[in-house]
Amino acid sequence: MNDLIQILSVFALSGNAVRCEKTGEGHINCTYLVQTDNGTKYILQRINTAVFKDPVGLMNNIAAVTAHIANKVASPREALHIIKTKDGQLFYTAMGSAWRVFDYVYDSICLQSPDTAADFYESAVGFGTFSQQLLDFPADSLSETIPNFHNTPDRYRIFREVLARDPLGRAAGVQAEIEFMLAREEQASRITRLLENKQLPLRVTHNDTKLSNVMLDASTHKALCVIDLDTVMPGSALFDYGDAIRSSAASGREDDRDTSRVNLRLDMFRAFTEGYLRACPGLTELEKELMPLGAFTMTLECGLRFLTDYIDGDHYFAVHREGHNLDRCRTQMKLVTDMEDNWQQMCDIVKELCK
Ligand code: GN1
Ligand code: MG
Repeated sequence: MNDLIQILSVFALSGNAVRCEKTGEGHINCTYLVQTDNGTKYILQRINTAVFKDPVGLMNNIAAVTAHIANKVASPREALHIIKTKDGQLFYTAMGSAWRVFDYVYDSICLQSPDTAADFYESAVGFGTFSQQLLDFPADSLSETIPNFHNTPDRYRIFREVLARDPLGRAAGVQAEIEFMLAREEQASRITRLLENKQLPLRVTHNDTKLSNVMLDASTHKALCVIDLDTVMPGSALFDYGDAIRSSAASGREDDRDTSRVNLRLDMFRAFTEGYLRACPGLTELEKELMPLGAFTMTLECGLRFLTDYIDGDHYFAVHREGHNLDRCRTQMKLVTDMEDNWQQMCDIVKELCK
């Protein structure tokens, strides 16, 4: 606590920090809610520099993107705002980590799972608006904060590398999971190929579009802004759309041990698709047509990443119990299977909403 207060004293806050409490549920960074002696609130975050190896590039990305958005919105609550250090830096290095501060978005909430289709529709509006606001931002000027983040063929390359090393001898116990992933490699690599040959446009993408990364107004539940901009990079709109379906259109938890509880909710699929299409009318015909493939690809890729980390000895995702990454992998497999079983319905919903 005292160390954190010390770190906070470096930033240009209104008042002096007096309280700092852990908040949020991310697997990667640590987030704290800060209060100063005049009652102002802020968000302090420790950037995980093992994952984000270039905090300078990362913070420059966030500064450029949030400034671009701030120029387009009516209220400051609709754009995230970085609080610089007293000497004008975007972050501060201490205790072996990079630290940054954001304005707190007052009277806002973020949801962990969609209680209603209306809330999920609004979160789609949040992410769709983000894409739309950044259509005229030069995507290729951004740093790749995690190179090849949603390059699915490259995720397969890493998977094979880890499988060959099999440092803890875990591969033998997960043969069914390994086969599941390998059987779908070609289909899961299509979006990356289409980006590479420019059939899909390169856009500014958020790349981590879980529901809890959209701030909603606490009373109206209307979308305000999106947060967690560390993975903002050049990419495909299908990454953003697909990862939202993966993370929030499913029943059950991402780490549910009982995968019978994990199913694709077609009502939620419809709600998100509708909101995203409304808020981001600039999508191409091919992007719209491939929305179900976006959902499939992001889900399979995430499952592959969990399985890779499990076999590798759980170095990347924070784990809280034995086999945690394997449980997560299995929920993603169940969801992929469910998408395969409901493929025609997914395509029909997209077609209907595009009319
Ligand atoms: C990680 O830390 P968090 O929960 O925002 C991961 C995402 C995964 C997600 C799965 C930088 O996100 O890609 O989809 O876990 N973020 C990074 O829960 O790897
Ligand atoms: Mg994240």
